[in-house]
Amino acid sequence: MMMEKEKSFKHYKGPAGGWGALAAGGKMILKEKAIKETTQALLRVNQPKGFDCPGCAWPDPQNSSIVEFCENGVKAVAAETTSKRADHLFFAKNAVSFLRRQSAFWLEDQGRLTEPMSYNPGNDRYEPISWHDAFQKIGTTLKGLDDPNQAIFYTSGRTSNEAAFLYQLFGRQFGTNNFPDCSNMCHESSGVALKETIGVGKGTVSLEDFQQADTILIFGQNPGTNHPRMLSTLQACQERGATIITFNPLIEKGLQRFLHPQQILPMIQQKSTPISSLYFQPLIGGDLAVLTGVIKELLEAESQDPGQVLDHDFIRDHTIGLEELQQDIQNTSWDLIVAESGLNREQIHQVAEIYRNAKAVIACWAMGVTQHKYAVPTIQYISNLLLLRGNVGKPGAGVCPVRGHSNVQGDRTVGITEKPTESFLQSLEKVFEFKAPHQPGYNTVQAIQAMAEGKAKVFIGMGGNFASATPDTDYTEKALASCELTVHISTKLNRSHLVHGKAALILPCLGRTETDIQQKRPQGVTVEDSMSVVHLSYGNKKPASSHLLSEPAIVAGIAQATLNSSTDWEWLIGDYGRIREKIEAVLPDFVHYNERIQNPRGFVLRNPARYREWHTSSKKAQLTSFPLSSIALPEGQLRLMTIRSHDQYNTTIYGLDDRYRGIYGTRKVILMNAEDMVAYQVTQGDQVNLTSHSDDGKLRTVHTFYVVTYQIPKGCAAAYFPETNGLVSIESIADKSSTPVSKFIPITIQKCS
Ligand SMILES: Nc1nc2c(c(=O)[nH]1)N[C@H]1C(S)=C(S)[C@@H](COP(=O)(O)OP(=O)(O)OC[C@H]3O[C@@H](n4cnc5c(=O)[nH]c(N)nc54)[C@H](O)[C@@H]3O)O[C@H]1N2
Ligand SMILES: Nc1nc2c(c(=O)[nH]1)N[C@H]1C(S)=C(S)[C@@H](COP(=O)(O)OP(=O)(O)OC[C@H]3O[C@@H](n4cnc5c(=O)[nH]c(N)nc54)[C@H](O)[C@@H]3O)O[C@H]1N2
Ligand SMILES: [Mo]
Repeated sequence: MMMEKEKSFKHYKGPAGGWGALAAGGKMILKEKAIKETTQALLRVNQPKGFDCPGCAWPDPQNSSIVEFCENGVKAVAAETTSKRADHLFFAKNAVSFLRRQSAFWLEDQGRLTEPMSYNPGNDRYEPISWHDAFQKIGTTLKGLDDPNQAIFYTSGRTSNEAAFLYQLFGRQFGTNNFPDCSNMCHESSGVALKETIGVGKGTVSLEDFQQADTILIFGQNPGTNHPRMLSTLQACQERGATIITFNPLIEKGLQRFLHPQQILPMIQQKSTPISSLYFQPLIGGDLAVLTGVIKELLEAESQDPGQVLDHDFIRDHTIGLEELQQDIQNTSWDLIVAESGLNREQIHQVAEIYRNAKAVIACWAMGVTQHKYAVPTIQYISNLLLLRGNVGKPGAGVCPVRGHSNVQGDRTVGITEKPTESFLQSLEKVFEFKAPHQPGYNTVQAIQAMAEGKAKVFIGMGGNFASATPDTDYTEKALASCELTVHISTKLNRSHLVHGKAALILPCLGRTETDIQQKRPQGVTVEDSMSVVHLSYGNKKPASSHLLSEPAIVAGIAQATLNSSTDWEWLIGDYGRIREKIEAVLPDFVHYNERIQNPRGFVLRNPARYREWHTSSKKAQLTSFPLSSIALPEGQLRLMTIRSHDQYNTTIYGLDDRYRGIYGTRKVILMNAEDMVAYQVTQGDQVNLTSHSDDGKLRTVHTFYVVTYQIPKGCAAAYFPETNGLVSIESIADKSSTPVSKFIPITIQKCS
């Protein structure tokens, strides 16, 4: 067990990055006891012929030969190149019931998985199994199902295009569209919203656009921790005089000041750059009201100064829906806007003035926007705001949903979705000569419900940690445990392996940093970043164990044991270029795929909206209206958002500190406003239980969280994910996108006696 570290809560005074970032990266490399492996690996991260950082999806700068990585990229690489191993001896020693009682930090700290393991209920232990037998077990169980829709194929976003494409091909040949993925919990709301408004569910900007924007709006994002390389981009914008406006209920260090840890002179001189020009703290869930307010200001200014505020030519030629939007905004009172946003009229006016005078505007956002009940309309209002002044499809302007996992966008592009389009299915059927299922499959929340209700019996996870990443932890864990078979294709031990089905397999795979040899030749895989750049990634490290298989090889093994298909799986995985040829045959956007990835920095998938081609039902960009309503909670309840600390990668916990927020030695904290603490009669360091109040009437409680005073609006609070996932009702989902509402959990707190 980990020794309890001293807990402390103090104010962090420095900038983001700086010497603290270097020190933290170094500490993590030491903890993983793999100094040589990690440092060698780091020299090849995000480099041509190197591997794509398994951290976030922020793009790599083009034309750069500098080694570009960040503190949290170092942590992600060190976690994978660790010298620690969770091998068969480890599993022989530790019963699953014992492992289940250990923390996520402890499980992660056991190191890399080394060989296929199968659960033996007789002694409650995972035991070695050969790859052949593991594949047979999966094949036999899948073939024994009454209906292919009883199987669920989950994907997390680290999986390469090649592996993801084979995985969806296998699932669809087997007969189901049950492809829930981490995107369902992540940027699904962005995809749904943007498809309706601009016709593509992806960002429209490139890194070059950041060099040309004069105003950048950032909603609900903490790049200092989650996309640290974005800070270098923002730093450059700031230095050439762009205005950066941040909307975040919390004051996040990385959005205030930044010191680039790879710039030697500024490091020596301790010269940091401010990031945000203006920092506004709306209420949690207040962004739709903020956007409604800014648009109302613009429309009012336009009526006073006709023809001077909106881009009428663009609106006339490229959009529909202005009248409804105007009507809608007119009917919304300033009192409601101010009360719901948490900002005052003057602040909203200030934003509108800057926006109306800006020539090229980019809007960025992440989970602070997408994981809300009204996430889709909020994103559509971001899109409205931009469209009203023609800020989509011109240099320096556009939408920038900042993706999470390093290939979450690519996985979707190559077919990981529970709702494939007809044209994709038809193309797949033609190229592979089979009949694919056409009815939609389960998304993440529906998959959990299907398992809980006994409608789904086999769960296969291509990466990720389904049990911990999803909402309603007790319900979800029971759902997984009720399966006939659970299979996890993973690099590290996690909770999902321990809340297993009646039969269970852990299949260990190669990570992004490792050499992948097929038919004696090293293979590269491809990934797509947040700005639609597709590029090659070559691992260069010796695999953590000689028993590991690549993700594509594992899919092929399962497919061969399950299907009687005409697809030659063995041939496909013999050279990943062949898989890419098939992707190209199915998806014409990948034309000359193998050729174009030879370009050291890859190629960009064309985004029609960037060229003002609108693939919407009306063939125009859609201005949408959504009447603002009150989301105020009953007196005494707080809005809880569940966020990431600086020492975690989603459910992977690297350490117990959150440096920029001044929290050390524990993750069980709730950040509260000082006035709410007085009302609740608690002081910093007190321990409290948190109880959520959801529409299903069920009370859910998590225990013993330390109260920490924080700069957060009254009525709002924050705690870490995944410790608080048990508070989110399975039924609490965003309208239209079904994303679990992880950023707006109504809670009360009770002081522990
Ligand atoms: N090191 C590291 N990097 C990561 C990850 C990681 O866990 N660790 N995860 C990856 C993944 S999968 C993802 S999706 C991204 C996540 O990247 P982020 O979206 O930055 O992650 P969160 O920690 O969820 O942060 C949400 C931010 O939104 C703010 N926020 C919460 N509610 C609201 C709201 O209602 N309005 C506004 N305006 N702001 C709000 C919070 O204060 C916080 O700053 O990062 C990716 N990169
Ligand atoms: N309350 C709350 N819940 C949330 C969120 C939130 O903000 N709040 N955020 C949501 C978001 S944005 C996301 S994306 C999801 C994340 O959900 P997931 O993607 O399911 O979770 P991760 O924690 O990223 O998965 C970690 C596991 O992936 C495996 N892994 C790592 N690298 C590889 C690899 O290369 N190959 C394979 N096969 N396996 C690998 C390791 O075994 C590791 O334990 O969580 C969501 N859940
Ligand atoms: Mo994510």
